[in-house]
Amino acid sequence: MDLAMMLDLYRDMWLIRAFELGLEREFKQGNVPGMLHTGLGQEATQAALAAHLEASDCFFPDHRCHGINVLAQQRHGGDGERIMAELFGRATGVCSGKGGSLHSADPAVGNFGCNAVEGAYMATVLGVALASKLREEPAVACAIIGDGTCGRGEFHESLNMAAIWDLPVLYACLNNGYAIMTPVGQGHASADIVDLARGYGFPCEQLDGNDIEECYDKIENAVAHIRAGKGPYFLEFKTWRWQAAFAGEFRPESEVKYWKEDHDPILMAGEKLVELGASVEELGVIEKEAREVTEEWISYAKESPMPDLAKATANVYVGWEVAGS
Ligand SMILES: Cc1ncc(C[n+]2csc(CCOP(=O)(O)OP(=O)(O)O)c2C)c(N)n1
Ligand SMILES: [Mg+2]
Repeated sequence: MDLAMMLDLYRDMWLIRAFELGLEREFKQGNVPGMLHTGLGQEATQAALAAHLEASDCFFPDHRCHGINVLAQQRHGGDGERIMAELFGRATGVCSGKGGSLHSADPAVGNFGCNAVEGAYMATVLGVALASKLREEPAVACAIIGDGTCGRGEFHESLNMAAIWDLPVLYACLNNGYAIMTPVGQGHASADIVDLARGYGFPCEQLDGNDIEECYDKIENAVAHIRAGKGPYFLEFKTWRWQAAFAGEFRPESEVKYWKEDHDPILMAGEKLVELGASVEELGVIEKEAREVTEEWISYAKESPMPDLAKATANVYVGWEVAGS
């Protein structure tokens, strides 16, 4: 990978990290309603996926995908700040503040929406993929799933149907080692999710989800396969989430240290960039700019109006009105 492309991906990863750090701070201060699942530590996978998905493709983000939602906006003519506003529940958000983190969508940029029911979109993605196939469009339908979600029935139904109908689906499994606090090897017959997928007969690969170059190259190859009409593809990204669980940090100190210090996707990319000829100062500017943009977006969100109560049920329930509005 050349220096310019690597720098672009580094910039994208920093935008995700700064966004999530800023959001986490605001959440702790009580400014962000609802639940918060951050994608901290998983930036490489999200940046690499965003780099290969067009607005005419579709993706179903998992619950840690604020980052890919922001990048999809930026790449396809939308506004990243509207993702922040959505998370703050403001009228200027991509779903007018009604979607928040777990229910927001923006099909105009390919974002077909997160779902609070883990894995529900493993079924929905088949419909979108079938539509593309019938229309003979070279579009990719991508489902982003956590390891825990792979224990759901829809996981197997989806892979089976995608296989027998040769559907253009990219399955992107972010195996971060745990579902809440359950280690992947305790919740599944194999700690390598790719083993569960292999029986369906289409290409399946496991990769280092924190190595941006590997993520970029493997996704490029998978997407080319799908666009060529060769059917589904499964990628398992081995990664790790910074966010612990409700009870706090439960993972061994050595494990936390390994993933945060020795195998952090941004630090790893930074080292490669220096080898390719980038300066440490240049990398510092990228981080600074990402943090500044994040603060601008947070201010925008905070200054945006709350949704109008009279419109509370518009686009939510057909034909319902708020009593007294
Ligand atoms: C069908 C369903 N069951 C349970 C939950 C509650 N829940 C939310 S996140 C989560 C763990 C998901 O684990 P994983 O897919 O590995 O994602 P991670 O949080 O590790 O990124 C669970 C069980 C849910 N949202 N939907
Ligand atoms: Mg997990």
